[in-house]
Amino acid sequence: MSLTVYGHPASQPSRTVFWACLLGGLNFTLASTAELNLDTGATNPRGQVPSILDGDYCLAEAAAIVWYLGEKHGWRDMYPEDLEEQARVHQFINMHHTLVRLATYHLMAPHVVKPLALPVSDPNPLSIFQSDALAQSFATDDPAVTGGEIVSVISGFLDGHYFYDDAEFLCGGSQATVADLICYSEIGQFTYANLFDFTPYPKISRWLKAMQQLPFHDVVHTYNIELGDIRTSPNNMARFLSASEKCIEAMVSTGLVSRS
Ligand SMILES: N[C@@H](CCC(=O)N[C@@H](CS)C(=O)NCC(=O)O)C(=O)O
Repeated sequence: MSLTVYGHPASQPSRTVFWACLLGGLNFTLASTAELNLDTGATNPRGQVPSILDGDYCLAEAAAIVWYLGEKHGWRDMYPEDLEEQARVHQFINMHHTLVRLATYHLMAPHVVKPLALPVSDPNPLSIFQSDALAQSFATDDPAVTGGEIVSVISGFLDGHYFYDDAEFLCGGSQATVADLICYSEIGQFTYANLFDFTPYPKISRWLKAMQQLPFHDVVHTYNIELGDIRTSPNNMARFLSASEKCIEAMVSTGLVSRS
């Protein structure tokens, strides 16, 4: 049965799905363009990426997709078997959408998307939370400062409460789970973008290094590595498209990904 992933290298939850599939050795077709065309066709009526088409089965939401693929293909690593550890992964995922996700809306998006000065289009009526957050962050005079304050709050919370028993990975894990992949897609991007210094957060700093050692890290984050410092050197469309395209090429070069 063929798997198609609708996603984009610039999309944090898409990167989670890409990374999980590569770690799981799963072949997939990437339905994406290097442009900002996030058309999900019939796979996600909410009009967001990521979504998947597995045979004729559609599914959206990164965490649900990774769980589904993991159960289907027997990925034991990404969802711990221990009940309490697994429940903490779910706790992270539920918390993520209204807290860690704000890191992108308030710090990354105003530096990536706002400088592109895209033509104004009608906001997706099913993305109310995202639209409200972006309206707020795009309106601030210095999003590096205001967004940075939000990322400080999130980092303090994660550093203080998510490395149970001083474990290397989130939720007490001795190896990376879906919680780590989801969290890294939001937090890891700031190092490359020169938008946040994690030095005051020793557990996050250690975790970032551990995550960077995982297989396919550089492939999936080619977009971030190529985009580079968008604080001192503002983003532009040519740079955005080039970084996106290079990331897709890197994924294709693994032999596991083909383009639609
Ligand atoms: N909760 C979703 C979030 C998906 C999401 O935020 N997707 C963004 C791209 S990163 C999107 O498609 N935005 C376009 C829109 O909402 O219209 C998940 O975890 O998969």
